[in-house]
Amino acid sequence: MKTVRLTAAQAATRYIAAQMNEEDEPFIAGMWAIFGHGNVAGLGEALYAARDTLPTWRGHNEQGMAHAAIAYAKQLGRRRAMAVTSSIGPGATNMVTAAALAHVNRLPVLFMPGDVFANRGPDPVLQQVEDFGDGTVSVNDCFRPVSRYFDRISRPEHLLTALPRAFRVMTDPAECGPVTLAFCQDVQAEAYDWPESFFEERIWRRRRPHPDEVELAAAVEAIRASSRPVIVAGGGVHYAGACEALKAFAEKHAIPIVETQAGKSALPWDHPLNLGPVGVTGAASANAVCAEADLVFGVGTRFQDFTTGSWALFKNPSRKLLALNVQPYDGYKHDAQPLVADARVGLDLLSKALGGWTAQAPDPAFKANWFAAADAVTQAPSGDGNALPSDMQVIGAVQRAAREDTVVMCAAGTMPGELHKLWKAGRPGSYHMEYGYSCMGYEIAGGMGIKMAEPARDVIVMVGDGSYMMMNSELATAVMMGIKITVVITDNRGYGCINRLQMSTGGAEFNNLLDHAQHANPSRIDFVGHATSMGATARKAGSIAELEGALAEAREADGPFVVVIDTDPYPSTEAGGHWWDVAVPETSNREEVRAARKRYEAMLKERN
Ligand SMILES: Cc1ncc(C[n+]2csc(CCOP(=O)(O)OP(=O)(O)O)c2C)c(N)n1
Ligand SMILES: [Mg+2]
Repeated sequence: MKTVRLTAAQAATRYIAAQMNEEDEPFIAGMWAIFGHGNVAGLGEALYAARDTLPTWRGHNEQGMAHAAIAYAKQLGRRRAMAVTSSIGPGATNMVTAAALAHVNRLPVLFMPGDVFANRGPDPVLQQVEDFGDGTVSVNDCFRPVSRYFDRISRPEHLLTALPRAFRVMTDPAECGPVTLAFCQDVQAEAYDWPESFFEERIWRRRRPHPDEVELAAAVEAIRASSRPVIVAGGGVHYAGACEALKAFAEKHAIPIVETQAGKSALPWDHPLNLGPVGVTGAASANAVCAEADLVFGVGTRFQDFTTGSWALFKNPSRKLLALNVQPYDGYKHDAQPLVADARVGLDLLSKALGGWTAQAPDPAFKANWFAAADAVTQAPSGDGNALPSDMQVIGAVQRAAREDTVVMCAAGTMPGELHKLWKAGRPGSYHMEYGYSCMGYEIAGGMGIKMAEPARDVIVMVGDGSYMMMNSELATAVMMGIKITVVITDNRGYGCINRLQMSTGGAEFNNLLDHAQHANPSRIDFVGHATSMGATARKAGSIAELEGALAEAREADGPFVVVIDTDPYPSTEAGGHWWDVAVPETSNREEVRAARKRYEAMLKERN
């Protein structure tokens, strides 16, 4: 056997660079790195040598770098991914939240945190957590529950099995998610005689599993037996590249479609069979169709509580649940009838078997009424110029500025719900919402990852003041790397959406808006000054008209462009939507809480 002598870190970078996707692109586009003693000498040396085949990028926060990596993979429909390396200790644990985000959203990312010395010579090394009763524990064990594959590389040759497993998991449609290879820092630097064949180029083909014949026949039967089916389109439709197949299926069989946060943009917003967003943040049109449906047909959805209205949305007492999913775990959720398969293959085969069968098409008035309601709240304000604009009016302005190739993105706060309801998404991929983990701080770093994935598209990041404050440092990375994104900060001076949730559950306004939090001095953050200090171009918009002007200016800018607008923290879109299960206290000395509890108990009875 021909061998080559390399350190474990050199071998890892060489192997990673040789792994290709079906489109013949490197599956891992590059590695984000913040170095420390746990990776600078080992992986750092290897990455420098490999810089022409595996680029290294430096961020400002390990979590932020990982958010960029995850957004990149999401935007490319999991066809490519990025790696992220950190030192041991704090750098590593900074990535744990991002790992959870990738895990919930089923997105591939390769984490390579440094780890303590495998030989234990210097124990405890700087930043080592000491477990008094277990010599095998390090902080990287925190990654176990948030990784789809976890391994600790405590001998060089572990890579021979760990790396292929890592790529298998990241490229497997059913198991896809984050992978953690905790890399002991002494091992990174250790040499080994590697078989040369280990570094041969390899193509990771995406499997498209066909359904089991019996399950397929049963699914056909269930659809034929229904008269008012509805399709719930989830993120899996995008990841399977099944948007066209879904459209063809819906058109041929006259079945309405509703979209989850991850599924949105599967069909263009104005397609007659796209009844709009579903669930808690859904449209009245979509939710009305779901309430009546006798068959709820989920395609590539996890049936998260926002989608199902905490399982109180599908009200027809005789309704059935059918779940087409590549992952059996999702296929069986809530007692669904499973159809385990790739979404595209599954839809094509179902369609063939259904022949000319069609459902009862929905009343077109549903959809027309919804968009009339949505347009009313997003139009530019007229008259009294003193009132603060609403977030919905901000959405209207951004929508008017958006083009065919614009991607609007967000993750947490008021905007995800409002965008789900109100944004008119065009082609697939024009709407990028991280609403699996809804992680504050995903936005700016994520926007950068989207732009790296699709440099030709305009990326508009919608971010609240709260999320901006939680994590904004990758704005400086975007400036440094010349990655042009537009960031719209809606400054309502606090956690507006949680304040409203607190009020709706009977609570006093407390600890959410800055003015309601413990303070000696009122907090007035200068976001324009802050963004400017990091090198971005920043503007304050005093009105919706000024926002439109700033967005036009943003288009001509060469680098990151930030627009700040003060908005009213109280309004949200009344139309549409559905109840969401947030437990209200059973006893309270607040009358408002006791009233909210009564409403809550009544709604619990709606669950089915
Ligand atoms: C990391 C993280 N911490 C806490 C939360 C809970 N949370 C969801 S939205 C929100 C407030 C968001 O405030 P802001 O970004 O200003 O948006 P707004 O609702 O005011 O528009 C909080 C605290 C979260 N989703 N993520
Ligand atoms: Mg806010």
